[in-house]
Amino acid sequence: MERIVLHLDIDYFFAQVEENDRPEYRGKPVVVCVYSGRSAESGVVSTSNYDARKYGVRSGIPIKNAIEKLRGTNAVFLPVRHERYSEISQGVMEIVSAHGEKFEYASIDEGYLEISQATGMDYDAARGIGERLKNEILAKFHLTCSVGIGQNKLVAKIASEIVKPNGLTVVLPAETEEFLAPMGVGKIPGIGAKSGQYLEKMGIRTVSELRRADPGMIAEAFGKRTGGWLINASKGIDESEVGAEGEQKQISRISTLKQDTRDLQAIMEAMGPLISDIANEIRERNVSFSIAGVALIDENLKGYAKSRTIAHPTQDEGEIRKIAEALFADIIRESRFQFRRAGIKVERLESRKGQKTLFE
Ligand code: TTP
Ligand code: MG
Ligand code: MG
Repeated sequence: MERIVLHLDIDYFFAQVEENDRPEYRGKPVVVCVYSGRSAESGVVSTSNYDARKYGVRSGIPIKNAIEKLRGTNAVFLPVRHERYSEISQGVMEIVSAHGEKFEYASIDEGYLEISQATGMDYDAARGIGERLKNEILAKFHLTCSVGIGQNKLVAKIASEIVKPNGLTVVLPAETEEFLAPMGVGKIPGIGAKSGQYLEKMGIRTVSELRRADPGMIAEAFGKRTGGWLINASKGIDESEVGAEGEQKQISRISTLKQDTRDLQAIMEAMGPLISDIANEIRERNVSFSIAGVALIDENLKGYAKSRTIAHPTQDEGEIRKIAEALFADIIRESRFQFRRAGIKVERLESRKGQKTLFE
């Protein structure tokens, strides 16, 4: 089945938001930081604007190094403001999702949009949608972003990264193999540093080398499934559907308590293994969640449920525990009965394939 898929990624997202909210920062190196709190300068860089990137400041480096690199400049260092970025992310993704049939929220600043029907499979029409999206996002949120369009999610994502910032890249099906051939294998989303090194040891650096590699050898090194996926990716083949990763939209576990109780600690103790179990599944499926919730059933079999949305999607088991404890406490306070069953769930799952953030 032929498809057209668009991928959009906002340029230097957190830093661009900061520039918009404080125009006096524009033209200066802007460094958005996750301060660990241990000392005034400890922590890592979340992202930086392009003025700062010229000095080698990028996501993931220690704040101390960034200060060093930017010494003598008029750089600004700011703490992350997740709620603000989340709010803007939602607004942007609403615009994106309105332009196609299927939408997948892939990370705080990225989304996939299937536009096969919206374009009638015409790539000029697809380019038009890309331009309209960019214009609308610029007009409404003063943000530039980079858009890639191709025959599937894989090609669209790579295309959106190739011209940044403010890019729009359309890769026609007939050009796909040629487009990918010279790239380093690391450009394929999902091939991390480790697999990259592994491939390099096998003498495979570029996508075209991967394409020509012996499939049996790749399968031996990576397993049949991953190996097959790798070889397909090198040919620009990717069957994954837009939105499909989130198909199972929640992970939940519930169990009967040893005895009816209103004791928060007893309930939390019983939830320990369930929370670990959920966290394992989260890691296995490589998804993050942005809603965590609890359910209680009382001695009269009446059910209670509460959930909370968090600003930034996470995989953090501690976050589930913290939210669960607060929500159980709320429900206990609001009811006068003993509880018989208790459960935990996480929702709004999103794929983390090829995504690495500091918030893991
Ligand atoms: P990215 O889209 O990877 O980066 P970016 O938007 O800052 O820059 P680019 O122009 O290259 O797209 O990530 C989106 C946001 O996620 C980013 O603004 C900050 C956050 N982030 C981290 O906090 N840590 C990280 O290591 C990365 C990569 C991103
Ligand atoms: Mg981005
Ligand atoms: Mg991104």
